[in-house]
Amino acid sequence: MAKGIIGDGDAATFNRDGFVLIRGMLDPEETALLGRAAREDRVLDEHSFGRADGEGGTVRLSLWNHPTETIYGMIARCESIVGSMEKLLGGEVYHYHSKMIMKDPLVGGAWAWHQDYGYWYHNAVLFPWMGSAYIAVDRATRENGCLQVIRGSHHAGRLDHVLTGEQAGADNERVNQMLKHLELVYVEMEPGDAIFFHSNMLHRSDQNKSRHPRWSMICTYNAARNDPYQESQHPRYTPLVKVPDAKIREFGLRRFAGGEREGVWLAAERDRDHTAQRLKK
Ligand SMILES: O=C(O)CCC(=O)C(=O)O
Repeated sequence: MAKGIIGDGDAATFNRDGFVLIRGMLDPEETALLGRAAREDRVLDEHSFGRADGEGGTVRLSLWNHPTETIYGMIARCESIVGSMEKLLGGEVYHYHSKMIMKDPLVGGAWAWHQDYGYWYHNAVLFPWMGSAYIAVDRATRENGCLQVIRGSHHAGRLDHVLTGEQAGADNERVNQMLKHLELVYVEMEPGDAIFFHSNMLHRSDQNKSRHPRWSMICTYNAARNDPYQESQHPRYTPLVKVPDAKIREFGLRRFAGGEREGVWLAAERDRDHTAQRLKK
C-alpha cells in the first residue's frame, strides 16, 4: 500500500529545499503494476509525442488532463499523494495534468533547466501554488538521465524562459549564477520512490545514453484557490475525488484481468502541451 501522507518534517524540507524525496511512496506491487500497465499500454504509446531537446535528441512523453478510472488515475487521486500535496500547498488541490515521461534506452532526450511555473504562468495561473509528484517507474540513475534539481531555487521566484529546442528553458545566465550559490542534486531513485517538488524549483535531466529505460509518472496539482483566470490547455478548477490507496492495486489487477477496456482513459483526450511554443527563442 502507498506510504501515507508525508509528515511535518517532510513538509518543512519541501519548504526549505523546494522538493522532498519520499522513498517507497508506492509499494513494490503497486510499482510493478504501474510499470507493466504503462509498458503494455498501446494507447499510452500511440498518444506519446516527442519534443526536441535542443541537444540533438527528443524527449518522449504522454500527457493527459483528467485522472481516469485506471491505475494511473488511482495513483493521481490516492489519499497518500493528494493528501501530501494538500499539506504542501496549504489546502485543497485539483489535478492539473499527469504525464508519463518515457526516457528510452540510448535515445531518451534531455530536459533543459526550467521551472514548471515558467510554463504554467502562461496558462493564466496567477500564483505558483502548484506542485508535482514525480514517481519513479524505473530505477533512475545518473547514467540513465535521472532528474537534477537545484536545492532552494524555488526561493528565487519565477525566472524568464526562452525556447530551447521545443522546450521552455530558464534564463541561462540566472541558472549559472544560481549554481554558484546553490547545490545541484542528482535525484537517484528506486522504482516507487516519489519526489514532490515546487513549481518554481529548477530542474533538468540528461539524455539517456544507457541501456536502461528511465520512465517516470508525474502527477501535477494546482491549489483550488488558484483557479486560472482563463481557459488554457490544462483544466481550471475541477474537484478532485480522492480514493483510498488500496484502489491502486485493485485497478492495477483489474487491468490485467481484462476488466478495463483498452483506450478507456485517453480516448477523449488528445492533449498536447503547446505552452512552450508561446515563448520567444
Ligand atoms: O523527467 C524528466 O527528466 C524531467 C521532466 C520534466 O522536467 C517535466 O516534465 O517538467
